[in-house]
Parts: sequence; structure tokens; C-alpha cells
Amino acid sequence: MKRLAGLDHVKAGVRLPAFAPDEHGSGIVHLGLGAFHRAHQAAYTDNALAAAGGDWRIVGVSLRGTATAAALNPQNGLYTLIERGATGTSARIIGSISRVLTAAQGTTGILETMADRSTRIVSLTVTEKAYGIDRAKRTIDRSHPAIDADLADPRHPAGVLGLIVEALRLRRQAGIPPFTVLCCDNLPENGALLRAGVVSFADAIDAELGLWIGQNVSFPSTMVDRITPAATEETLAEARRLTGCEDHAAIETEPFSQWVIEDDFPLGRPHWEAGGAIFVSDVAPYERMKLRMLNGTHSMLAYAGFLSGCTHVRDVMAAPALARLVARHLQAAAATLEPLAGIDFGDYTRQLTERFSNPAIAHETYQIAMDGTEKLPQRLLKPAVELLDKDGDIRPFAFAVAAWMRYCLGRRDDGSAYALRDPLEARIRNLLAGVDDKDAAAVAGALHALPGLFPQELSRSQTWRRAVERALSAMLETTMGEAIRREVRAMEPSSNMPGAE
Ligand code: CS2
Repeated sequence: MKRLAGLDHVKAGVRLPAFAPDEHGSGIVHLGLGAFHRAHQAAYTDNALAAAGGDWRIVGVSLRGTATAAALNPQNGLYTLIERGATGTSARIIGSISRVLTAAQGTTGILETMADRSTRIVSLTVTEKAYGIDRAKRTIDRSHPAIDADLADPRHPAGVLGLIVEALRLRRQAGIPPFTVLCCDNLPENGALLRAGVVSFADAIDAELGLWIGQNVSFPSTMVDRITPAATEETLAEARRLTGCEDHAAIETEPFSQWVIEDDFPLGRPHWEAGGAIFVSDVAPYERMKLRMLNGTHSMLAYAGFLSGCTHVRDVMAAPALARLVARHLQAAAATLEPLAGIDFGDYTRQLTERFSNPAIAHETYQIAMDGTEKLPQRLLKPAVELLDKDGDIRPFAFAVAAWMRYCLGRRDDGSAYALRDPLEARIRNLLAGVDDKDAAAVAGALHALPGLFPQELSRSQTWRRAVERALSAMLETTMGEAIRREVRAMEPSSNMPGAE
């Protein structure tokens, strides 16, 4: 079977790029070329190129590893995007990525491309933990390894903030206007946060550069959404079957996709509307909705699901008791939001329930469980603080946080161990080392002491602590499965849950 490298051998019926990829230059450098970018922004850019043309292809950058480059470069950046819905599967070939650079031999080539006049946007999906921003102080986190290393040698950066600052410095020096920085990670007010981090990093090496960046560089915020599991051998086999070509870079995703963006691109942007992107003046309420309803519920179901034997999100939705807690969490998260024009949270809830239940998507709970300390603040802790302040019902959030704490113990109910896969894993293990793991107050107490994670409004609140300990003690006394059933039994008939009696 021929490797996908051109479009000639692709089976009839597969949707091809509706533009000639080679005829378009690049205008975007994307840092973090994972599955999500290829299922989301690259697909929107493919639609935009087809609809409105322009030199907007994407130069992808893999900051860690060379596997993506080895998969995509021999394919001229082409790959299969498989959409799997409840009613069927379809495949399209994406032509918006031109080539992939890696940091394996240093970042000089990456910096040159970022600093080149043709680059007008630098976008990012590097995951929450890669930035090295202290989110409470909105400054660089000097204890982050990439920040520390890049401050010591700012002309040869390896980390995200270091690369952006050095590329902007090179452009300023050459009299080239700055690119727009587009953060596409699941962080609250991601553009403003990244701006604070970049300016803080620049300030630390050259205050004048920091000032110039603050005044001249645009960092629109975005809300990005598409559930995209990590690709597996099965994904690649499906791509071969559908396209008739060998494809080492195929990705599978759900049919749903959403992108809300602040329209602030001084050097222009692709016509992303063609793929359905929405441009608004303030993304924050959309981000909050998605982070609290989709991602917050995801985190709850990931910890509770992983520990009760649900490998995939779809298994959670097929487990009646846990599915009830999913419904409860969605409702509780929606109740923390201000109304949003044009959005019905009931419809959004139904849509999420359907998406989570998609039988064709094998999205692992263990994948979502990763990096909990980076995810909890915006997904679960912030809404809990707001609810506590209003005397609201914190129970769903306390249950979710307790499930994360139970997960932090690193062993299943049968005693078998797993890696937490969290940047604070070593710290968490140290904190829990001498603690009696049957004692909910002791476990919760130790984890509430993790530096920088829990806001004081929670760690100092007896109401919050009691609610977490109550949920956690059920999880420690029995199995996670039994704790879930107890939680459902304790749900009050008055909680408006369908069938909650
Ligand atoms: C998930 C997200 O892994 C996770 O933490 O909650 O990756 C989620 O699937 C995406 O944000 C969906 O857009």
C-alpha cells in the first residue's frame, strides 16, 4: 500500500483538500502539534484555505519528540482526519500543514521561522503545564524547569515563553511587526494569561522589551472544543481501510467541533469562519461554560470512572449510577454560569451528554485524569469558591475533588498501582507518604496543603473541608463503585434531578 504523500492514490469518496496545498505559503507557526491541533485548528484552516485562499498554511513545531515530524514530513504534511459519530464514520484528508520542525537539534530553525515576516500568527496547544506561568500571580513561575533554563540563556530558548519572547525580540530588531499569539489550551482567559506570562518573561530579561510586547502584541483569547482521543494502531488501520493509503499521522475525532475567538489579528488571519468559527468580543463566558461544564465534568468522571473500572468515557455513560453523577455535575456547573446570549445551557447539556456517550469514540478516562493539578483550578475549584460564597450546593464539586484525591493515592481498589501522570506527582507522593490512606481527613488535609493549588477560600472553609472529607471517606472505606452508588442514593429528591428520588 502506498504511503499518503499526494492525493492521487486516495480512494474515491474521501474528502480531499479543496485547494492545491503546494500553491499556498505558510503564515502560521503552531507550537504543540498533537492530535488536538490536527483535529481542530488545522481542520478549520483547511476549510479557510478552500474558501478564501491565502498563504495561511501551518508550520507545525514539535517541542518534545520527533515522532510527529517523522510521520508527517514524508507525507508532505498530509494526514487523514477520521470523524466517528454514532451514525457512521467518514474520512477527509487535511492539507493545511506544510511541514513539521522539531527541537531535537536545537531551536534556531524554529526561531528563524517564527521571526520570518511570512509568519503572522503563532498558535499553541502545548497543554496547561508547559507554560510555566504562576496563574495566581500572573507572572513567570521561576521554579518551572523551562523558565529557569531559558532565563539563563534567553537567546537559545527551549520553552514556550522563551521561544515567543526571543522570536518577538528578533522581529523587533529587524523592524518586522509582531505576530499575533493565539493560545488554544484549556486555560481560563487563555490569551490574557499568556500575555501576562510572556510580558513577565520579557521583563525579566529586558524591561523595555516587556513594555514593547505589552503595547504591541495581540493575544486573542479562544475557546476550543473537539473531543479527540489519542490515536491508536486501530486509528491507523481505519485510515488505511478508508483511504487506501498508509498514513502514519491519522487522527480520529468526533463530528462536533467548536471554536470561539476574539477577533484581534493585526496582521490578518485565515477565514476560519468557513469552518464554523465564531468571532466575539469577549470569549470569557464561553470559556467558562466549556471549562466548567465539559472539562469539569470530564475531570470528575475521569477520576471516578478510572477508579471504578470504566476505561472509556462512553463506559461511564453506560454505568447508570455514574451517569447520574455526570448529569448532576453538568447541572451544577451550569448553575454557576451567568446567562449567555444565544446559548441554552439545557441544550448544551444534552449535547454534551450525547457527545460523552458517543459509542464510536474510545476516549480514555486515564487520558483525561492526567495533569489534575493543572486542571482542577479552572474546572472545579473556581466554581466551588463562587458557590461557597453564595451558600450554594458545593457537594458535586466536593465529590469531584474527593475523587481526584482518591486517584492521588495511586492504587486501584484491588491494590494495583498506576502512575498519576501529573507535574506534581513526586510532591503528591511525598505529601501522602506518611499518611494513613484510610483516613479521609488526613489524606484531604495533606492534599489541601499542596502549595498553590487550593485557594484559601476552600482550604480554610470548614464547610468545604467537611464536604470533601465526607465524599472521600466513602471512597476510602469501600470501593469507588460503592462510593458512587452511595453518592447517588444520598442525592436529595428535591435536587431537580430527573428520577432523583
Ligand atoms: C479533556 C479535554 O483531557 C482533558 O482534560 O477534558 O482534552 C477535552 O476532551 C477537550 O477540551 C474537548 O474539547
